[in-house]
Amino acid sequence: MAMDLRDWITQLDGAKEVRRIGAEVHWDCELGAVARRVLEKRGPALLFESITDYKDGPATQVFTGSYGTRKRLALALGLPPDVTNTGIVQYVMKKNQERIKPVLVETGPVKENVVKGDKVDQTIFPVPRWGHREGGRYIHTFSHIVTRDPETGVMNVGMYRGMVGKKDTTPMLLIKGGQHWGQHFNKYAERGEEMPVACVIGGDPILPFLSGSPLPAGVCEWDVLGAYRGEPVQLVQCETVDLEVPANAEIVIEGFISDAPDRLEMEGPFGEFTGYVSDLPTPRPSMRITCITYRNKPIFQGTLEGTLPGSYSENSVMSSVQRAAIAWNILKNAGIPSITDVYVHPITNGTNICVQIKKQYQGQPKQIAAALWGSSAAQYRYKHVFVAEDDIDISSYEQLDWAMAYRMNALEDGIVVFPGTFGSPIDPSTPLHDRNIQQLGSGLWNRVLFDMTRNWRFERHPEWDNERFPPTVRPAPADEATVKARWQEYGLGDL
Ligand SMILES: Cc1cc2nc3c(=O)[nH]c(=O)nc-3n(C[C@H](O)[C@H](O)[C@H](O)COP(=O)(O)O)c2cc1C
Ligand SMILES: [Mn+2]
Repeated sequence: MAMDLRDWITQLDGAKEVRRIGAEVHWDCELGAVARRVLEKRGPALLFESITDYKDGPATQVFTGSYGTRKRLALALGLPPDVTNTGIVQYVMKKNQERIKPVLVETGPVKENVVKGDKVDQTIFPVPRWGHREGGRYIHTFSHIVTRDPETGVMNVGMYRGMVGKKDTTPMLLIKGGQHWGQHFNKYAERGEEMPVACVIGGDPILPFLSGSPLPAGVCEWDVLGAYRGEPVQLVQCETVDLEVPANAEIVIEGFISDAPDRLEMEGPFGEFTGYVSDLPTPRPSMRITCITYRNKPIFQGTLEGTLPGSYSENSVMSSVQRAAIAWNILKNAGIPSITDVYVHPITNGTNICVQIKKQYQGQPKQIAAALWGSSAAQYRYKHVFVAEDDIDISSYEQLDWAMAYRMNALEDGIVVFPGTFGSPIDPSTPLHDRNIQQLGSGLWNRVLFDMTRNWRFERHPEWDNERFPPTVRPAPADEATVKARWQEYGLGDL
């Protein structure tokens, strides 16, 4: 069933998962600080209804934080709130591979207001400056950026950041190598053309989950959103660019982006997903806005980026599921047997990943690491791969730590370092000279496998029940059964 942002807020209301804030809040840092504190408390989604300088005017509200917990992500996907990791990850693996094509409709609510030419002014929206160290007001933190491959005609929808420049310009972080709009950009550049862009703000609640994660190149995210919904997404034609956008979006900003020297504009710093503020102000390709369309009383949607211990960003909650699902599909397509779970803890955004296996052969953990590191989805993720056996709950740091303490031996296949592979240019643990993307094309990462499975080079011993590792201190099952049966008798029934 189709859903827009307003339906999602109604649904969250019903589940007591959204709070409306009527007190006046300033867009300059105060709103971001409120959002941070609510993330720290694992609190609800927030709808700010009274924002300084925006109490009247066409746009008065800011919505954020609806993916702050995995429970709300499950709600958005139509899954039970207590769905297991395997349950949600396998659902996403399946849906990511299905397609239903969108349909083009005549018009929709997003066309209620159409502003072109000199009248264009993106500061009519209450765009926050999310953090005090940020270089400006980030209008695109949770926006869906639509571009079209000029060769195949296929659209891509990705989440990429953009900062308010002038009233009609937006410098954006456009990474030309890995990101799909970057690949499109290179093709337009070869033709000497600027790239048409449409930035969609607010819409189907499942859309951020798809635009913010790497589906394979050439796959149109509209087709995948249709599959998640079980019906075609309704799109409308843009006014000034040859692109199509959801009819039920809150706001669409259309224009053209170029990296011609006279089009570069300063962008940054920005609070990155790593939890660090990175990037000095840098000249970036800028989008010139040709048209803005929006619903009556549009709700501006954005997100506070950056995960810290104790507060997980929306990005990291989404990534904890998508990056695990994408990894599991990679391992499956590589033909690796008996993977039983893949888990990403939100704190690492997928920089670390845990794979659970029923071990089939000694070299299997290395095969897993090699398959992940060889995939393009590893650009920003999978720096550290942990592999454990299926008696270890990989979502439990305690259990992983036990396996690491007593199953892993660094020089007996336990730790493998794969130095200097392609990787993230925004990881502050990488020296700056290894993050020079002008010179190197991407960041360089020293990737590490932690093999926490029991070593098959060890001999089996008859006195160890013919296993390679000694038995644990657990009582015999028969003794455990006796104790359970006599528990009350011991006077221990209250424990
Ligand atoms: C909240 C959020 C912000 C993001 N910001 C950026 C960004 O500024 N630049 C970027 O290249 N990727 C960013 N990403 C990651 C991309 O959205 C992700 O890599 C996605 O796969 C891009 O779509 P694509 O695979 O179609 O290129 C962000 C993701 C999220 C969830
Ligand atoms: Mn894509």
